[in-house]
Amino acid sequence: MVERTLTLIKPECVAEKHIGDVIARIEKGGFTIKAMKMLQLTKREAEKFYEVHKERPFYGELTDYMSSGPIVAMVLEKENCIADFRNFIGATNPQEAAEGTIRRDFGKSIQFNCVHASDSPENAKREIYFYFSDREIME
Ligand code: FUP
Repeated sequence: MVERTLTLIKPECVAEKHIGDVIARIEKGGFTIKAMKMLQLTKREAEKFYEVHKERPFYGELTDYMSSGPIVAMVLEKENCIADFRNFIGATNPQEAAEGTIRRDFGKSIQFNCVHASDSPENAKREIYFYFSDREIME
């Protein structure tokens, strides 16, 4: 089934000028970019986006970090996109991510892991509409 997922290029990856590298990997990996924008989250917006992690000990740090600088948000499309993209970027901790994955090559630590990816169809939908309106997503 053709699916869509939401990905974010996180602040450290933008600051290190890896936007182009990450986008090239995504396109060469067979994912089609259907929407894209650069923005900076407020702390409140980051808290809302990550509210599923509200009770986790890293919630404060994570939302400080995600609102600390510009990010790039994208909607990607492909067959089985949600699971395939998570495999494609590698494990949450870049040190455990497989060779050749985006997180392995551009991530620095579990927090500075360079990209976000939706983890289920329900979350993909919620996350896509957190950043984009229908008008901003290509057919
Ligand atoms: P993932 O779905 O791979 O992004 O990973 P998780 O849902 O487990 O974690 C959500 C975000 O919290 C990740 F981007 C990394 C961050 N995180 C921390 O900052 N510290 C931790 O100990 C675990 C996760």
